[in-house]
Amino acid sequence: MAVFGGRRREENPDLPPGQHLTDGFPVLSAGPTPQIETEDWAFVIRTETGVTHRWSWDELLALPSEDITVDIHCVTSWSKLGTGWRGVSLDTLFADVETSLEFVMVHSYGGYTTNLPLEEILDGKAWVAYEYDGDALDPEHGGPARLLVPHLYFWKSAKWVRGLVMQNDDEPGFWEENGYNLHGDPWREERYA
Ligand SMILES: Nc1nc2c(c(=O)[nH]1)N[C@H]1C(S)=C(S)[C@@H](COP(=O)(O)O)O[C@H]1N2
Ligand SMILES: [Mo]
Repeated sequence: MAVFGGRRREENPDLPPGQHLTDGFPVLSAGPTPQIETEDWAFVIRTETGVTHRWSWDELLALPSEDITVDIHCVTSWSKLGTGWRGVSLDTLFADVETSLEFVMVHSYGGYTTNLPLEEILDGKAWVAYEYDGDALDPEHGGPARLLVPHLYFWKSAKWVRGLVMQNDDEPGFWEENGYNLHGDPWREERYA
């Protein structure tokens, strides 16, 4: 029987335009996986006043954490629904940070960077995640800890995250300098510049 309207596309309403589902968990890294011992690990937020807020690994684990179940969307077109993470909300990390700047540059061990408006990582929209599916985050997926910003394309979720620097402007990070969109909303297909 002919099906009018052409091929049946995946009609899952949780799937942004141009995306398909994957059951696996692909690894996408622009370089080698850095090996970071947790005793050498730290996360910092630096503001325009020169103040640096710093958390050691033990200090991060001592903060209130959340279980997060979210869909993730890679710009190369795979999406994975219902992924489970544990981590610390950026709201918690920013609780004592005073800044009047509206942008952040995210920095990773290994040199990767990505830019974000501050409002895209506050109000329950982003985490520093250190567990995936109930286990310590695998190094190839960003362990010891990665940023998790699931409402934007997954390149914004910097693996091996080491800190955030407050910025005057929305300057491009690594992939943004190489043609990716500055913002990266999968529902608006903000893939490339
Ligand atoms: N530090 C770092 N973070 C990164 C990347 C990277 O190359 N280096 N790749 C990004 C891209 S393009 C994607 S799609 C996701 C992939 O995460 P995964 O390997 O856990 O699937 O990580 C993002 N974060
Ligand atoms: Mo990606």
